[in-house]
Amino acid sequence: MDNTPTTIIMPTVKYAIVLVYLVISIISIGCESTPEISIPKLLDDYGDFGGDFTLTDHHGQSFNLADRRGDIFLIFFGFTYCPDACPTMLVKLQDVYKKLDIPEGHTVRTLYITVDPERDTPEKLNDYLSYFTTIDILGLTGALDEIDTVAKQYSVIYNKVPLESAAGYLVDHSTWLYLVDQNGELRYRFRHADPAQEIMAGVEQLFQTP
Ligand SMILES: [Cu+2]
Repeated sequence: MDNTPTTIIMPTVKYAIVLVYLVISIISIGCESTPEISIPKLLDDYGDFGGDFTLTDHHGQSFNLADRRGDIFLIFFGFTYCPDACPTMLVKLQDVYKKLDIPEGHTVRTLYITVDPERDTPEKLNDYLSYFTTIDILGLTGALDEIDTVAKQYSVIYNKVPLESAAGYLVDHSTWLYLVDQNGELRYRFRHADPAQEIMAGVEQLFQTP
């Protein structure tokens, strides 16, 4: 096999990649010094969206949102086999928790609700979330109809997509990040692409509430 063309092309490609990285790094350094963050305008009334629910957490304990008044919640729906949307959101949330200065007396907890309860048992969620220990996070699972009900409350859509591989299937899912206040009220929906600073700016507004 003659792989001469590859060896000739490769260094050029490598340089091109390095150059692209350098340009991106310079641009992002520039962005960091002058962040353009739009402060999220929290809504007082989301109508019928949101609300309380009871599911099972990744320790196998029952979790009831109504019992947690006083805590602030970030809620994300996903599944542990997710190749993209979930890991990127969780990495972003690591950044949020790293930078967020939570005043004493406040709790900001992330809820990661599986849309794949058949595979995401409490044990599986526990394993998966052990990679994200810097986030104050609870993985939640339940029976399929329980998950369906919560997903409907938050207008989350999800859909099984069969795969040819051993994984069997993926689950397409909505990627909103929900902000729920100390009274259990849904106050904002972040888009998946919203930067960590914007999520922080949303959460910080709720620190004004005693
Ligand atoms: Cu996902």
